[in-house]
Amino acid sequence: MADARNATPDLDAYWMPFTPNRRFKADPRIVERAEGMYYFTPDGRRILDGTAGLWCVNAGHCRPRIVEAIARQAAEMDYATSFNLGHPKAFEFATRLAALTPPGLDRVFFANSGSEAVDTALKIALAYQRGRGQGSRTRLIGRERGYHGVGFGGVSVGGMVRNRMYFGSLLTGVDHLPHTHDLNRNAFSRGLPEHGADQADALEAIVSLHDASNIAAVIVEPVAGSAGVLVPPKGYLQRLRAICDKHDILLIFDEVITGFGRVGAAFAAERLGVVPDMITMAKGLTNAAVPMGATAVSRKIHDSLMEHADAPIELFHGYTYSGHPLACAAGLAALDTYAEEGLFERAAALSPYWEQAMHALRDARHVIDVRNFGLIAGIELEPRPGRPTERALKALETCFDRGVMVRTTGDIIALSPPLIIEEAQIDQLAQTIRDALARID
Ligand code: PXG
Repeated sequence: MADARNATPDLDAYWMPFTPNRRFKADPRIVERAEGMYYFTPDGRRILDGTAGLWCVNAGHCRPRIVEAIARQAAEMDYATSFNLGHPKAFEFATRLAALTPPGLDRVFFANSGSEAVDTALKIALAYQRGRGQGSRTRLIGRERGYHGVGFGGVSVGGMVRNRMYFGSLLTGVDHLPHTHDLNRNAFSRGLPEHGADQADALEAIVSLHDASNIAAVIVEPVAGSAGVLVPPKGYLQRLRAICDKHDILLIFDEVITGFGRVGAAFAAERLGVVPDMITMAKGLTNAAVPMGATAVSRKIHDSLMEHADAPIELFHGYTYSGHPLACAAGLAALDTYAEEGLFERAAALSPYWEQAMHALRDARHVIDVRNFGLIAGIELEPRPGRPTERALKALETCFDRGVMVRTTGDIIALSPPLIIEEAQIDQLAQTIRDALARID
């Protein structure tokens, strides 16, 4: 059998994203095949995928229906522009998505990633406010520890320090709500934590400072993922919605990770009973088989822009690959797979078992918090003194060596398995993490 090192390609040219390149290239982890719940390394080792790729392969890897749909579409029509030209699958996919989103959010703009879906939503918010004669409403409000991708718009409203600090002044006119993470009061919460709904009131303070007439939109992740699984306190999102309504401010939910069954429903908006004015999505939108993002927009916003447009093109925005045929084919097949296998319902039904297994890690070494919602969990570790992130990274590497893929952010292990995971695989995931933590300093 080929030695894994021999099978490793030259690593120098590829500048890897969000990766400690020097550390990685000194000790690379390579996968070359995937199927269902597993990745396979070049030397044939099987790795259980505890992260659904990167929160995106919700139906598991290389699902035949999706693979076939992409192959068929590539042969039939590889590409057509969406600028002033249509192809059937883009319309069909938008219609299918509109049926999944909360009532009223039934107009869909296609992009190629979550970052682009976010920039699209922010731009639509600004264009909408201007179109309806509220052009002074330009301020955008995000949240500390928010992640909305890496475009300048998403980074500006995002609240992860390192994603912002190297990149200049970003967008101006942005404010941030406080994050809702509260280890003192909410550690080891199961599902929605009890404390912190009042953090939403910070929006009132921002309104008092700037006046509502200058504020366009608020954007938050219903469950913050990248910053380490921050589950919204009970009542928090309802309160945010109420304050936005009171001041006529748009509310955008970034559901790039919470969409498509991750929280046991099509969207967190549905699961949590709070309807925003726009939803951004990506990842599970195509089961990650072809890159795609989308922004679902309320009829109110859409129709207002149609009505008030001062040029034949109502929105001067779009991408070469908006509504790409391969992505639409993959997306339609992904929706079919989710529906046929009842995966959103499966995630809901599995989540009590998931919760139990994750919270059993409470007494594992180094663990200072466990939190969960749907098929998501965050396991927060005590950082090594003076060396943050190191312990979690070591845990990731140790788990990988023992056949399990986890993801880390800061000193938090973030888990989000494909929704097809079996109970025995949940047990394996938990046991491997427990063993890894026991072994590392
Ligand atoms: N919004 C949210 C809420 C996301 O989680 C994006 C936007 C951007 O999507 P694109 O497709 O542009 O990457 C994301 C992406 C992690 C991790 O480690 C998560 C993401 C990206 C990179 C790392 O949790 N989510």
